[in-house]
Amino acid sequence: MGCYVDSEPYPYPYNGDLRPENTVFLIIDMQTDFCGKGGYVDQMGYDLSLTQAPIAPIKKVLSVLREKGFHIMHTREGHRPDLADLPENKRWRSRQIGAGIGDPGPCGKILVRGEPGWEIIPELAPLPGEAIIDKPGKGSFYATDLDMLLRQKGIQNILLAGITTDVCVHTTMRDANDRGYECLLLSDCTAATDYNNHLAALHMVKMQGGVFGAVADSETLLAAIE
Ligand code: C5J
Repeated sequence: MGCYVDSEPYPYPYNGDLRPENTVFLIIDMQTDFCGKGGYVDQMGYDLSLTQAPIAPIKKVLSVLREKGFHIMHTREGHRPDLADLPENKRWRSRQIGAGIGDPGPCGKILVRGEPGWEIIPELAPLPGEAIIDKPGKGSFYATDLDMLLRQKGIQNILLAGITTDVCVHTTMRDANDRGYECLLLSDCTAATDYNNHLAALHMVKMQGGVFGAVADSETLLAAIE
């Protein structure tokens, strides 16, 4: 029989094996730098209401999944205080748009570990025991131990949330899919700095029978597991 989410373009997961023991809720980069006043995205001049929209739905899913005993993991994009892990071209490009990574801003040095802007927003603060993955890049697997943690815990399914849909969330989903994880992207628990890019990123997942996995909104997920 199994447990399936009424997702697109196929009922998730493909094999109906959706349990707290083999599933992680992975919340990507819900940091002040990406959705708070004075952070990186704000400094670039993008509309913060877009990247703030997923906060409430993520909070609701987080509370249910915590209660049901699902694995919970969080990521943070950021660089070492001495910027030794910041590629020169990444820094150069961010300066072109007036939000130089490593440069001082209203929330401290932009995207630097330990600075106020780099912290996960208080509404979605990790609880003790929930792994936090610090990553220097867009994907959550590159230069991190995420894959090792997932395999050690026997995780097969990844429920993806966070920001931004078209950058860190997509890069992570694509990489997870290549590694054999079964991925579900929660459409209202993610957002981009451009609404059309958000829609396009959701659409891309659904091509080719679910080329990177499946897409559902949070209410549809909760209906399936409750
Ligand atoms: C970006 C991210 N957009 N978390 N980072 O630079 O998606």
